[in-house]
Amino acid sequence: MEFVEWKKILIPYENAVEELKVKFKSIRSELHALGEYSPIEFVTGRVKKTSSILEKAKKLDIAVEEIQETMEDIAGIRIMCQFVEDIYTVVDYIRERNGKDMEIFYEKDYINNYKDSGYRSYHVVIKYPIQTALGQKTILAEIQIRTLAMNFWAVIEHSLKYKYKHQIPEHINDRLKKAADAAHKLDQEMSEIRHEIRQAQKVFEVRSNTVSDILKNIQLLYLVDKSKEASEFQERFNDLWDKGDTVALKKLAKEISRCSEKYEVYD
Ligand code: 0O2
Ligand code: 0O2
Repeated sequence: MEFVEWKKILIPYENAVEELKVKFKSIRSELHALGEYSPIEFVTGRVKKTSSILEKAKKLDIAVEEIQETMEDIAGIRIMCQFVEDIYTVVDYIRERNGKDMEIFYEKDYINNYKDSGYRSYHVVIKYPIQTALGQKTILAEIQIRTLAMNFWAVIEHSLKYKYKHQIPEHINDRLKKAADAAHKLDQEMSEIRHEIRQAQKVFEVRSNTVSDILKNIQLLYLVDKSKEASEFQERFNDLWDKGDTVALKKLAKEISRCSEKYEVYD
């Protein structure tokens, strides 16, 4: 085997991993600065060790001179999300950047098509241009996007595979598959909780906007000397408020709004 200067070859890969980590971490910090929810929980990245590169090349029968064009995960970025839905938001971010600072080579959905092992993640392989001292070079990089639960499982399974040199005893394999199903269930439960919380937040928002509208219009009626109408509405509002009847509150809001229009009350 001819001598290959891996240390030199891997420099652009190391730079690419650093750049990509900064880019995805900054999406998170930007959203947080705006007070918004971030679909990205945390980001890691690594350049594959030379020994792992050579082992994989041997396993897949890749000639040394073809490694860089064919091995897609020499540069690897991993993005962890809280919820499965967030994974697709992150994939959309990447798709939006297609043709700008990166080019999507292909995508693999191991969430809907999970592996026999139980592995679940969304993979996007990109072509990424990197500036080197000798000019521009385009490298391949693999972005793995997964939930915290998927990551928990994959990290442990990976370390067991390593320990058993890929010969995991059958009974452990079975238990790992069961653990993958449990992680999947956990993700589903979490998604449902998220959905319900969102619904509850929406109902709360509608209710509080309705209440604000009613109170604003009552105040305006007082201002234009329609205190009789205003106090009637106030009484009806107090009653519905005590009962917690949102539907009736919405009706009342419409009625007050029509009344305000009649008296040409505008804020
Ligand atoms: P192998 O031989 O296939 O297991 P350090 O800071 O020095 O402790 P570093 O550079 O942060 O270590 O590496 P890290 O992040 O601990 O990566 C070591 C292993 O974590 C990798 O093994 C991967 O299993 C995993 N890993 C972490 N981030 C990523 C990523 O973004 N993509 C992929 N594919 N794996 C990741 P190796 O390096 O593949 O070696
Ligand atoms: P490392 O050590 O993480 O770098 P295939 O031919 O389908 O087996 P291929 O074509 O190399 O695999 O790519 P694939 O399937 O998209 O997987 C690439 C990476 O996804 C792997 O890199 C792992 O990081 C991760 N992965 C895929 N399947 C599993 C799995 O069953 N368990 C775990 N824990 N991770 C998985 P490497 O080079 O295999 O490993």
